Amino acid sequence: MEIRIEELKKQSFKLIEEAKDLKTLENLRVRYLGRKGELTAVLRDLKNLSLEDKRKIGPAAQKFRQELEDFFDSVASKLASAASSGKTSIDVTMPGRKIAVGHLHLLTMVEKEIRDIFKAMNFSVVDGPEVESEYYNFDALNIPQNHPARDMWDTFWLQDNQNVANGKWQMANGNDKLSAISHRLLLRTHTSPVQIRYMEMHKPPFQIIVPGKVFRFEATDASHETNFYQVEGLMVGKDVSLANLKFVIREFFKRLFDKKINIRLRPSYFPFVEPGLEVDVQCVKCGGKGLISQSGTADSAKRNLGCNICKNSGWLEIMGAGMVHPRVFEAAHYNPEEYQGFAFGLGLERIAMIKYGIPDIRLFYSGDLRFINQF
Ligand code: FA5
Repeated sequence: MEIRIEELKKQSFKLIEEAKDLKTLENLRVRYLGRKGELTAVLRDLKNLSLEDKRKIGPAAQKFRQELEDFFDSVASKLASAASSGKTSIDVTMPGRKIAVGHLHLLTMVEKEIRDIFKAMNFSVVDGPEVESEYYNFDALNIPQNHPARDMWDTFWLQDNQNVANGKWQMANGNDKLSAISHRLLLRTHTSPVQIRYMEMHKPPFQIIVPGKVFRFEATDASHETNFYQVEGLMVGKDVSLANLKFVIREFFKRLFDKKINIRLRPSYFPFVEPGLEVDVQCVKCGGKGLISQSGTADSAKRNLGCNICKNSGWLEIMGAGMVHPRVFEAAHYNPEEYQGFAFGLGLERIAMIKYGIPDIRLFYSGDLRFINQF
């Protein structure tokens, strides 16, 4: 028995010393001190010894057990601190951990696609501020104060923003007409103010698009958000006509959907265009019927439900458009007798919903990876 203990001592201390990681150490602990461990077996066998041997070997065996436990603890703490300071050896042959790679948001991808289509049609891409002055968002677009058309755009106003005429958003050409007009600040309700900003700085002919964020103080539902994206279009020259507008819009949809998609133009009103048009696309969910068939009752009978995307109309409103109003040209110091042009403003989310069959606009901003990772 004494010899067995001596051998165990030599062997166990050597192996513990050589352990390179905590896992190996734990295996050794089980091997010697576990329920079926080698030292545990020796201690169990003590009861079979004579009283005299028990008195002699018993305390020595218990002492060894204590030393072994202490040694395990000290090596374990050394290995743990080495691991946390990165000193453990690395097994370079282990397969690497897969790094999750992100990707662009669907709206960013659709916006890029729209940019590319218009760039291929020789349009330039320009930018404008999201915090806008009342002048650019409304007045210069032929929407004077107290005009009922302002109700078309429920507005987020910024507080304490009177007298910013000399501020950051001063008219690009430094025009002193500013002091006479209102310069309260707001979050732009559409991308149309960039029409004026661009015309103040550039001479026709030109054609631009303006992708950007817009804000409206309105209730959200399956097709309305308070914070969404628009893409404005503006083409000005000496002989730009409504026929050009129709061509560009049809060509845009043809390229975007890569197939024929039913659209309709109907007369509408926007104070900054004359005539004004609304461009609608056939609803993707109900296919233009305004109703959705649903099976699922006990007898499998079908019942028709109203379509919540197009609100039963069969059409989705995605774009306002028209010929630039002469007053807008005047605000930009163009001669309306000399120039004419068309403008349009489309809703980016609505386009993405139609293209990818997305039933609810709120999904884009839900942050739900199950939705985002599908694209
Ligand atoms: C405008 O904002 C005009 N500035 C568009 C325009 C530009 C007309 C140039 C004429 C000339 P409207 O409010 O209809 O128009 O918005 C344009 C598009 O934005 C709509 O067709 C729709 O696709 C999208 N849109 C409007 N409100 C929301 C909303 N709350 N949530 C998501 N998309 C919206």
